Amino acid sequence: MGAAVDAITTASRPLLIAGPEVARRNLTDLVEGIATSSCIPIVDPPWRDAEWATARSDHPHYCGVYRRDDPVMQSSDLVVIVGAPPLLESELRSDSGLPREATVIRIVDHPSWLDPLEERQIGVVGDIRATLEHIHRAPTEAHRGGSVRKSHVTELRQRWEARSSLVEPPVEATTSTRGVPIQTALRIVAEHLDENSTAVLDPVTATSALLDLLPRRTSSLFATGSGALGWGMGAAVGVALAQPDRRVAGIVGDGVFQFGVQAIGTAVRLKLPLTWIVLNNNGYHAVRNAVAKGKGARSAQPHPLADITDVDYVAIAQGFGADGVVVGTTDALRRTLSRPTPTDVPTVIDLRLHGQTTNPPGS
Ligand SMILES: Cc1ncc(C[n+]2csc(CCOP(=O)(O)OP(=O)(O)O)c2C)c(N)n1
Ligand SMILES: [Mg+2]
Repeated sequence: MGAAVDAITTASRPLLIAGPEVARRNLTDLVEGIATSSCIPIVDPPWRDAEWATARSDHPHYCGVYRRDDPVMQSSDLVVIVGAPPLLESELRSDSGLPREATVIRIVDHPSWLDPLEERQIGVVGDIRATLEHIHRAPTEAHRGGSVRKSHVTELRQRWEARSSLVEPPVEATTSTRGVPIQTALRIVAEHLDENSTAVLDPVTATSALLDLLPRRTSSLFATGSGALGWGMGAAVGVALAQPDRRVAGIVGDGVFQFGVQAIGTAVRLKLPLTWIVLNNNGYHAVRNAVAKGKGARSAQPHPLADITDVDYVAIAQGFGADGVVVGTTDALRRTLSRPTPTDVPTVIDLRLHGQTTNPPGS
């Protein structure tokens, strides 16, 4: 604990990654308090690990999702990871993806959440709340007002604001055969998720783009923290049961939809008025990407097993007793999302897209 407090006091450009336990244990106020008094930026775990809304995006120190490809994040000299298991990144590759020069502090409840591959970590194992309260009480004189810290927060905040800006994007004219340009579609979806909405994210290759766009409020966002295809369909049912007074939107890939379709039947039987927005990009785009990487120069060849096209999602929804609608233009998307949701029946929106998004390189 002493080494951790020293490191937090002396660092010039610290960064705090708030893991899922911060939200689960209602520690958001405490984390935000430390961020304010010690002038530390707060980020969510990397896109693959994001599970809950952990800090509020209207807190001035909130700076989006941790990205290993962001040079300013990489310039951090201390990373404090609170309430998160070892990042999936470290299982997928030989390094953890954390800044190379940084000291790493892990504040966790249980030793199994220390990262066995991480040699430079200071582990503080014990009740997370008690640890955070101790850090919050520690004298902050040494770093209070440090101009390097202030500019680190400002720079990271501005970078996230630029990525997440909900300024109206240039909207291409779209026809129903071509579909809605994916970035435009994601922005419109993000704009329509208001303070009474909860998003359940399982949009695979659109995950990072959506995590940048969606505001964070208490219990407003849930994501897989993993990659078991189909999760978002059933998870949206669970969230709708847990949050009966909120508008729940499951934002899922077309592949995810096909892997978890039986959730619609459950939602119909339970009369849950949730909406699944199916990001219909005509296939398993992540699989095509992976095959293209592996095949290198031969990647122009088609990948037939990644094509899941020409499926009538509306008919599937109706077959279960749910509502279904196809949306292929920006106007139709705005209109559909602005309509009051039914009170006792789920809806499937088959959102026809054109173009693709990818998650950050190196992921
Ligand atoms: C249970 C399971 N089976 C297979 C996979 C492998 N897999 C990862 S992404 C993916 C395709 C996802 O397709 P979609 O939901 O349409 O999202 P997109 O890649 O098009 O963004 C597959 C099959 C997995 N993650 N989980
Ligand atoms: Mg897809």
